[in-house]
Amino acid sequence: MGSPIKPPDKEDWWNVPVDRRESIWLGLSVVWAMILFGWMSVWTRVGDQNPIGETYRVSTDEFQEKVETYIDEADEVDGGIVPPDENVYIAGMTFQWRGLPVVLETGKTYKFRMSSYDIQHGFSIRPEEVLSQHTNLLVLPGYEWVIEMEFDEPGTYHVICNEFCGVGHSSMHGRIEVRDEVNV
Ligand SMILES: [Cu+2]
Repeated sequence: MGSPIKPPDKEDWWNVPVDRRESIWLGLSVVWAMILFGWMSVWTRVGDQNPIGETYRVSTDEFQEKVETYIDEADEVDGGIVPPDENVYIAGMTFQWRGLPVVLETGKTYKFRMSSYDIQHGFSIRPEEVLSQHTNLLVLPGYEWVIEMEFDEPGTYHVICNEFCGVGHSSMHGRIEVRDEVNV
C-alpha cells in the first residue's frame, strides 16, 4: 500500500526563491513594526495618558515622619485637619487613610503629597452628590506622588480605596471637606 500523500513533482521543491509578493508583504510588516516601535517613544512625550504631577523616592519612615510633622503643625476644625500651607499629606495604610479627614478651601490650589506605609492602595475621590464621578490615583510605598488639585465646588468628597488590599479594604474610607471659607 502506498502513501495517500503524493510527493511533490519537483525534487528540489524546498529550494525555490521567495515570491516577490511575499517579500513585499514581509517588508511592509517590518516597516510597520518599526513605525509602531518609534511611536512608543513619541507617545510617551506627547500623549495625554502620561502620569500627572511629580514623584519622588521616599522611604516609609521618612514619609511617616513628614505626615506626622504635618499633622502636628496643622490646625483642626470639626475633627478635620486644616493644612498649614498648600501641602496636603495623605498616607494609605491597612486599613485607613492617615491625614484624612481634611478641610480645604474652594478654589485654592493644594499640593497633594501621597504615599503608602505598606502596600499599594487606590486613592479614589468621589463627590457626595455624584458618587459615580471618580478621580483615581494609585499610592505606592517608596514613592511620594505630588499632584496639584483644586476643588471648584464646596461639599463632601469621599475617599475610598479601590485597589484590593486585604480584609479591611472595604472599610478604608476618608473624607475631604471643601468649604468656601475655613475658619480655624
Ligand atoms: Cu484597599
